[in-house]
Amino acid sequence: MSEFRIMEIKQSIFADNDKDAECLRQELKEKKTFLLNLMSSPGAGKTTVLTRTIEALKDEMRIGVMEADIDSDVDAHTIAKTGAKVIQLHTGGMCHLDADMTRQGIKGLDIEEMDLAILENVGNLVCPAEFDTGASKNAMILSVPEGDDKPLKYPLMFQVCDVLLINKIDVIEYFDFDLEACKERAKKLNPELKIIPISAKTGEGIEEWAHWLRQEVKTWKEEGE
Ligand SMILES: Nc1nc2c(ncn2[C@@H]2O[C@H](COP(=O)(O)OP(=O)(O)O)[C@@H](O)[C@H]2O)c(=O)[nH]1
Ligand SMILES: [Mg+2]
Repeated sequence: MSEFRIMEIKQSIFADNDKDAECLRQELKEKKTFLLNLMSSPGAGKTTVLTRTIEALKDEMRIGVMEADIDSDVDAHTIAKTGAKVIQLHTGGMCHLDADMTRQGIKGLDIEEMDLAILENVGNLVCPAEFDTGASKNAMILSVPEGDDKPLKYPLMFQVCDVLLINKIDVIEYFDFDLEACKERAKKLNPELKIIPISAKTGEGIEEWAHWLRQEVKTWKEEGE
């Protein structure tokens, strides 16, 4: 028997996505499950950061992961090794998840048993930003090799996120990446944005990130009382 389920999910073209997302968010609050939507371009480090995040928090909360991908199950295998419950969602070619697709995933994950559910969205800086998944909070990863100009090129992604993780900070000396300029560009788009430089490779910044997430999960549960 396989170590995780694979579900084929279809986009619901008729649903009013924003309304559906708001309903899902409310349901999750009542169930006291925090849903994090994690977005980035392919290769920025979502799966590696998730592995680190699970290591940091698994002794204090029950964590489930939904790995969304067009067709593969590579990332679900990686996450399954951490011991966290994981399901693989296949979007059948779609470059993002909407609220109805997320709801289908949540049903497969047995959300009642989770304090923290994490959705690794499809790798893309454009489409996922346009669809509210119903998540409690949105996080994005920008990695150093992608360049400090990405807030200028993909503003919506930076606007819809609550937290920006600037990953692969361990290799910054090899790239012309101006950390301060990047932060300034992101803050101009979204003054509330929390920005944490991290390295999923060395562990730098992971405790600050885990602390942010821990506080958000706690607040979410209190609001659901
Ligand atoms: N140097 C360095 N490499 C990293 C870091 N985080 C991830 N990687 C590497 O970047 C590649 C893509 O990472 P992955 O987590 O699969 O990215 P995803 O496609 O966004 O899920 C892998 O080879 C990782 O080992 C980091 O902080 N520093
Ligand atoms: Mg991945």
